[in-house]
Amino acid sequence: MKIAFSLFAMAAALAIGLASAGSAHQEVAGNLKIGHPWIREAAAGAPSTYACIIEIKNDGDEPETLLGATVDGAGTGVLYQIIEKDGHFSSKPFEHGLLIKPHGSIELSPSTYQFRFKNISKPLIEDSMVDGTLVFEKLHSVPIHFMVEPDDTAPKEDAPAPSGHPM
Ligand SMILES: [Cu+2]
Repeated sequence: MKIAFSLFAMAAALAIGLASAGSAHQEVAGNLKIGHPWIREAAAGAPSTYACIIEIKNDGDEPETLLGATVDGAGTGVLYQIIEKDGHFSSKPFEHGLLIKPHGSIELSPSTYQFRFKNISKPLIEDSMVDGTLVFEKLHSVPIHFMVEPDDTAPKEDAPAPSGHPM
């Protein structure tokens, strides 16, 4: 059993390796098609990084809600919404999750929604695949793979307003 399992794991790893060479991967969970989840490369101990997903498509007749994400070596990600107002960007936790309507889809791009990770204990190396999960309201925790990518498309946010001591 053990040997069979490792062979299967190896074949799966190979398939993922081939799929990730220059093309987006897709993962399927229930009625959801999850297109190219990725996470920004980061060194171990880096203060933060973020993960996004090109698209999640809901082929089912029931709504689903994306609530959270985890990445091996980066812990639990918190979903943030990026807000643009008069050309200035800020962000806030998006606690209720992202609704995916029946036969609808959502996109998480660095300028709209990000899963933010603050406990990076292992290096996230460009072009590698890391294990993780997406957490949904109905499907609960779904194992997926994130591709590690460089990215500099996240909007620069204004520094938080200083508290106290106006000068
Ligand atoms: Cu991919």
